[in-house]
Amino acid sequence: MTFKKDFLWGGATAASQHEGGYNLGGRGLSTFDAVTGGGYQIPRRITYMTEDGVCDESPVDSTMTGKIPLGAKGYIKKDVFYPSHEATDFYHHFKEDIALMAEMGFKCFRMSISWSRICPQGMYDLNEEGLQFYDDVFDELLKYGIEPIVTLNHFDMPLYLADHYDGWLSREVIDFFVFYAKIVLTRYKNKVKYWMTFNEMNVLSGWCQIGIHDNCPQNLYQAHHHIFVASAKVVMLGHEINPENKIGMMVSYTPSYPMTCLPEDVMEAIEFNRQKHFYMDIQVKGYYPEYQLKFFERKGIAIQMENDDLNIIKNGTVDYIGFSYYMSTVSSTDPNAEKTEGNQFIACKNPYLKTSDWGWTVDPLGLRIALNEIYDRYHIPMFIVENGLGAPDNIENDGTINDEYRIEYLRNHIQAMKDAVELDGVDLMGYTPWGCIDIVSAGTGEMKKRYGFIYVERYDDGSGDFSRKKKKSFQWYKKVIETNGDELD
Ligand code: P53
Repeated sequence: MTFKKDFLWGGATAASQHEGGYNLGGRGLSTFDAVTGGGYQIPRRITYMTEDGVCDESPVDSTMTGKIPLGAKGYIKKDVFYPSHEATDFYHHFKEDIALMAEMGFKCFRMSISWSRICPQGMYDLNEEGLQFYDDVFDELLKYGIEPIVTLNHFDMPLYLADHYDGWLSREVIDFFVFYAKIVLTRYKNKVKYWMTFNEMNVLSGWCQIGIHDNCPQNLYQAHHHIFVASAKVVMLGHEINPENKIGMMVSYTPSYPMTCLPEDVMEAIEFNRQKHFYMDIQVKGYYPEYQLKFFERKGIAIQMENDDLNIIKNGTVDYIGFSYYMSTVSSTDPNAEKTEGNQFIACKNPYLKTSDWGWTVDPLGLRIALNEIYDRYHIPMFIVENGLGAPDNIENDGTINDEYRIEYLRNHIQAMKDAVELDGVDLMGYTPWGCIDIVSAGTGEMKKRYGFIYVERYDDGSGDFSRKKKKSFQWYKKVIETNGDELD
């Protein structure tokens, strides 16, 4: 047997993409509630109100980098479709969803808590009904022996903090976040053991995710500094509240290969990869790496810190590395190299590999490479908390959904992860494929880009009754879990 007996097989979603119930049960608004739906290459928009009462819209690109003028506030327009409002309605369907997960044999379920459901304004305000909702969800999971894996913050920001504090640019937000984290870490102390602080810290980039209005590099890195400090404080707090807690970091891991053996290309790839390693070095090793300090120096970026910040970062290092893996990319110094459009960045096309319908390079071996790069560098347990293929699905006349393409993608990636464990000896805790049930895409705001083993009747025009259907991959994944990854066919 390749995987440990207690290997955490499961699936993953996030509140702003799955939960819905945006104005129910005392929940406060979050930034994503003012972000419209879209489609591939149809940009989503932030709807907002300026200080002089003018209602306007601002584009959000596929990296979720949206900006609105300083002083403007997120505003929800009538008759406009906002996909996060209902998402795929976990709020009303959680019992059904969890029963289906249990049927697949899930050992764990990764989800996030919506900060504004607990603290409607994101400050020291508390919503008991919101706390009770997650109690009910965790109880339902535990009833089936499914371990909750909880991300404290997955891309959403209480709207009030974006409107009144310029989001994470304000240092005060550290205290607000630590307050929220303390509440939930304490409340769910006997129900949740596995936590992650922030989702994909290395891609947090603008108003939608971190509430900042102007994301020039100075502001962005200052906001990230506040997030580092908040995260480290929460890691320490979580260990105090329950020494059994396992608290991880989470990074979007897209390895970049040099296009050629030209040393300049190799250096280019190293620099590209530092955009992830920086976030891991801080949270795992506990300090700002030298290359990043030099980068700040060259760019004239000056991070304002308080006396104790570096100590906090040093002491609040994580127990494991959670990461998402979807694709690899290529670095080149040749200005004429052919480009491909991934979600996160424009990178060079890899002539050896195919891409998904959304331009993401499919590279199963890249996952084994990622697991080795990360393990060699940090030598702590790893958890693949997202992986999967976003693709449109068709319901056949007989009602079946034959997502062979998804099975093939996942099979090849699980094989790569088996090789990394069996042949390379990396320490892997678990695997939670992304969007195990269909949810709204984070990058494009669409329903059409589906990842699930479970189909949800919900469409980009807002139609659909949210009914759930098993896809072909449902039975396949059930078998994978049953055999602890031995049987992939
Ligand atoms: P969607 C870019 C590159 C890699 C991972 O993305 C990324 C992104 C941002 O889209 O984000 C993670 O929905 C993220 C999830 C997201 C998932 O990838 O654009 O943690 O919230 O849904 C897939 O296809």
